[in-house]
Amino acid sequence: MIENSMMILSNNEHVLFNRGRDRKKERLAAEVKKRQYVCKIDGYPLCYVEKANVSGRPVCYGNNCVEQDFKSGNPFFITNREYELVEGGNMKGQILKVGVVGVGAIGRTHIERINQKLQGAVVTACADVNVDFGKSVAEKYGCRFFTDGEEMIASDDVDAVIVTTIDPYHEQYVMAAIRAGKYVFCEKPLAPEADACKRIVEAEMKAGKKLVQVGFMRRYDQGYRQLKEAIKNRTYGEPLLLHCAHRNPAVDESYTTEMAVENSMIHEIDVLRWLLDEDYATAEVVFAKNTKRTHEKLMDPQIMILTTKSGVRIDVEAFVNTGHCYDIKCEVCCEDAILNLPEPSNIEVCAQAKRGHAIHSDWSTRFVDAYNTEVQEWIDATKAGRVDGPTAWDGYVGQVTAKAASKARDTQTVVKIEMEEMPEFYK
Ligand code: ISE
Repeated sequence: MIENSMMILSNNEHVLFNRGRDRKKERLAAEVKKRQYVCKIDGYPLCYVEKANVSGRPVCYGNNCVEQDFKSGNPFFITNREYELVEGGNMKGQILKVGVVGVGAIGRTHIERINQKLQGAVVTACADVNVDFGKSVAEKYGCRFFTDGEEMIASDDVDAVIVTTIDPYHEQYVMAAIRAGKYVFCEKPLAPEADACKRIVEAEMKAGKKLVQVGFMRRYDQGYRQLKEAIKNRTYGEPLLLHCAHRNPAVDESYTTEMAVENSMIHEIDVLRWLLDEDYATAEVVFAKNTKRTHEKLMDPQIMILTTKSGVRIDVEAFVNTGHCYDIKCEVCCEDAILNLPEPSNIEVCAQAKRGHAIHSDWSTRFVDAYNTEVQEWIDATKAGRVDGPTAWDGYVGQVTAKAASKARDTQTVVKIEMEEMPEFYK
């Protein structure tokens, strides 16, 4: 069946790349052991198949692999559409090979969205300090495991990098990606300290090319994008005042007072600056009466007050132990209208003498579409050789602002937000 390095199979044929009983399957397994293939449907590359680095087994990476059974040692894919397998291992420009450093919850979610939902990329490698766990993740998703994240970043197995380690290690791996000249997507925050963000900005400028994107996913939420459009066009006049809320159902005992700004409201710090397209001038944080659901190290709720350079006034309530919901609000008072962030919709249910609709109880589901759009746009921009999303500079500004707000909270004063002008490089 394999002729001139191309194989066409018809609809509904199942291909098993290993230990198949019938001859065709075995022949294909043997071929795959020697070569790499791109699997195309309608000429569009959807996944690729190659001999796995570690196990030596043929592995199918990528989208449209309806099933991948790595555990049993039988990697295969099933498609009910006509496809072709085109020989040729160099995926550059076709499918982006992504390496993920840090495979905790968000890291694994990104692996799944890239391999199962999005187009144009596959996760080919991962690294984690927890070796046993990291290996099990690599086995599950059929990618190569590295104990050393920097080695993974430098390796030919990856074209681009996602950093989802714990925050203090972001700088190390983002810097390694810059050294390797590879595009890197780093979950928020870029680094916990503003100085570390500044070092990243300087290294990127020295390297002479924008490579870094920060994972501020709210910029990809359809609701915020609609608000941005209305504000940018001044459809309803100048924005004057914003009332926002960031409510979580609960946090654990490791969540402390400063995290309300630096872990939660950091999202508002970024997205509102992007919405209004201007920097902040001052920050202040005041407390409300403490909830009974909090603990000794957390003052909850809190209100952060920001003013922008042109004088727009913003208040953001962070209430992270509401006990009942994940609720994100953003009301923009403009000269001619009041604009409100829409919620993702859910069916209205009328039952037991009540009418209503469910709301989200967790950020990962509330913003799932935003995450998918964010990572897809990162893949597309990376393949086109661009950074379209929040830059290292945005990451730096976010941390400078968060630190000013933290100082304002600790001193109970209004703190001026000071930083240098945005370098030409980022304009
Ligand atoms: C969490 O770390 C996030 O980033 C979520 O988006 C946010 O809503 C939550 O408050 C944070 O703890």
